[in-house]
Amino acid sequence: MTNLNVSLIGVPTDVGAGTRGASMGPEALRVAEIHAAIAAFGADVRDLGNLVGPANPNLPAVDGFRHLQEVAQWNEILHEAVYAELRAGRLPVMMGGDHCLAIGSVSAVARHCRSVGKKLCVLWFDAHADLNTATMTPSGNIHGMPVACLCGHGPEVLTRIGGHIPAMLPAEIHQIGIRSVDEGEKRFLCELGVEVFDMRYIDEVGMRAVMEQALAGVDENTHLHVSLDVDFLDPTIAPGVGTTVRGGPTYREAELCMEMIADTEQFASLDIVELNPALDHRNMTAELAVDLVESLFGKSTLMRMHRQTRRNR
Ligand code: 4U7
Ligand code: MN
Ligand code: MN
Ligand code: MN
Repeated sequence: MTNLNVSLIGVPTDVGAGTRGASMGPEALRVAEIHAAIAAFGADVRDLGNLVGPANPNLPAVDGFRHLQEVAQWNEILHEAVYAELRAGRLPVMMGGDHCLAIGSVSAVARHCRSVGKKLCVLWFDAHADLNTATMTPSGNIHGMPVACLCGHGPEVLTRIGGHIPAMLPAEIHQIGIRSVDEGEKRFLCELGVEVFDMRYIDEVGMRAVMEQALAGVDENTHLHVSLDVDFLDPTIAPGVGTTVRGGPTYREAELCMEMIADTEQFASLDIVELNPALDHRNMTAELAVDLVESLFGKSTLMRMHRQTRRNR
């Protein structure tokens, strides 16, 4: 990938999560050499450092939300930072941080798409649907609500970020790897018509078919945003997360997802979220995330070209 300009944005928040520690995620990704991994593909990579937002007051939920004002402030700050990078023609990589940060990042990506006339396609890799609302949430943790907020269902301080309600349409998101969905979320997913490739479906048809379906309709005019919640991965390979759920994709299944996204050449922004170094073993989850980032930026492309050349001989 030449002429590629990448901006690393540290988003050390854990105000949206139930377990503290995701605020250390950006540094763990730097230790795992995320900068060099991307620069190896010839990209101009800039690490913008960490954004500064409110500290975690560690308070109980109020009216169905924990830390609503803090989450809103983090996302206002992030939205502006992401939008500025996109306008400058750069590919933003959000180093999270808990998944509430997708409210700020995806709203900025959606705003950018509206302003340049691109189609938005969000690929949401997660064990969870993150579609809770204040009345449905079992925890009050806002990292379980970003998809609802982005689709216009949530408190105004979160839904209005970026100035367009809803920021995104349910048809613009595709969820992959889902295996822990709360009762209210199940009904809401159906009601909104969100495309969900859950683990059972992945088992039945295989990851290749799933990704072909998720990427259907992606063309040269599409902005592909990847929101990678590391709890998407099986906890045996990715223990460094607060909300592990057994039965996730293997290393190769996850790599294949990223490789197929790279093949579309439309990948244009990324969240890496929920990495919790306090729960990790020897930074293995951060290193795994960086392996996936390498595939997303096209690590397998040369070998794919080699295979095709041999086949056509
Ligand atoms: B993550 C949960 F109840 N659904 O709302 C909730 F199971 O960003 C978990 O996907 C949310 O990690 C997980 O608290 C949020 C729970
Ligand atoms: Mn799509
Ligand atoms: Mn999750
Ligand atoms: Mn999530």
